[in-house]
Amino acid sequence: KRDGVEADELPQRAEKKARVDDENGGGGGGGGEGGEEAESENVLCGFKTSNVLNDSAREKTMFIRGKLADQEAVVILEKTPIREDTLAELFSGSTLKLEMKNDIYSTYRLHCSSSSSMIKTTVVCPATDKHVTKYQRQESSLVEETGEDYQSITLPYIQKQTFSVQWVYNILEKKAEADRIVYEDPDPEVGFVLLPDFKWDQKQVDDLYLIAIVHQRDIKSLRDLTSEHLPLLQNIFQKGKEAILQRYNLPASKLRVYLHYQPSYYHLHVHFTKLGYEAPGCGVERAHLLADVIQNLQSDPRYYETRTLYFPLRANDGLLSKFKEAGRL
Ligand code: GTA
Repeated sequence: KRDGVEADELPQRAEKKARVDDENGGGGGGGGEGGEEAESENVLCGFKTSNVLNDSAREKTMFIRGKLADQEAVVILEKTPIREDTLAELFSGSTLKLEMKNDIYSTYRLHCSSSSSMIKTTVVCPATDKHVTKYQRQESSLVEETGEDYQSITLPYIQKQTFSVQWVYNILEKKAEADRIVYEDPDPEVGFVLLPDFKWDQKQVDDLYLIAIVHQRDIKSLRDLTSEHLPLLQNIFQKGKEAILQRYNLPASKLRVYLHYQPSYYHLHVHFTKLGYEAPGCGVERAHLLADVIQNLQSDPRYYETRTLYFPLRANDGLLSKFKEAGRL
């Protein structure tokens, strides 16, 4: 039991042991519309590795570029946390190999059964050059973007260069992930869909990660928000927190609720992660707490239209080149 939630109470859990999360059309609009999850077929048996884009021993992740049936693909492997409800199986159903023993201290290699050593696997196929760039290890630089910079540099760039949001429309239209929806407010103005982020395997609440995707389709990011959007933002904040309390027994005081600037996908969405879990992108240089966003808009209706915003860009990001060309870096 963790944070008051029985592991057994978590939805759609352990039975899908080797699940592959498919990005469904995230590939620059080239992918299909539907969202079938591959459940048992090993779609990766023919995967040919080209190179490792990034890896982290601490986070136990590896981002690999390769070919899947002659199509460019990115595969993300991530070792999953050890779950309390697997401990009995772990201790009784494993083999132990002694590595060293010294007084009261000893270390072993524990070879466990497949269900305990699951690797969460994400496949992006067909992957665009932009996906490869996104997942490649790169130095970042902090960019200072005024309201005018947004209009003259960022907006023209994102109008041409962003990732497809087909996967978002699939969710809103129930063509994909419909069975994963935790809560929906169908109102076209203030409504949204709340569902698990595909980075969360939903096996434990320690790394809880959900996203709220708004039904309105013309709000690209934080920059587009004005006081007109306050009812929408307040609705997401309130109902999102209530739905998470009801489903996962996690109170609002244990949540980090924020927006990314810049996001990868320019359709407004809000991240709900568990406080204490260092989700990728939750640092101060990228995450804007929804509570702050609401207050800022209450005190200045045009806050996000006019303020200078700061964010990191990777060395190989085309937007960084645009800022350099404009002499803004
Ligand atoms: N439910 O199809 C989807 C889907 N897609 C395509 C993206 N998301 C999806 N969720 C569902 N179904 O949190 C999620 C993303 C992200 C959010 C978009 O939507 O997981 P954003 O627009 O602000 O984009 O949010 P962001 O944060 O840059 O995207 P992302 O992918 O999270 O990348 C941030 C960093 O996280 C990456 O640079 C990488 O270092 C790391 N990362 C990405 N994916 C994984 C992964 N699968 N495992 C581990 N680390 C990862």
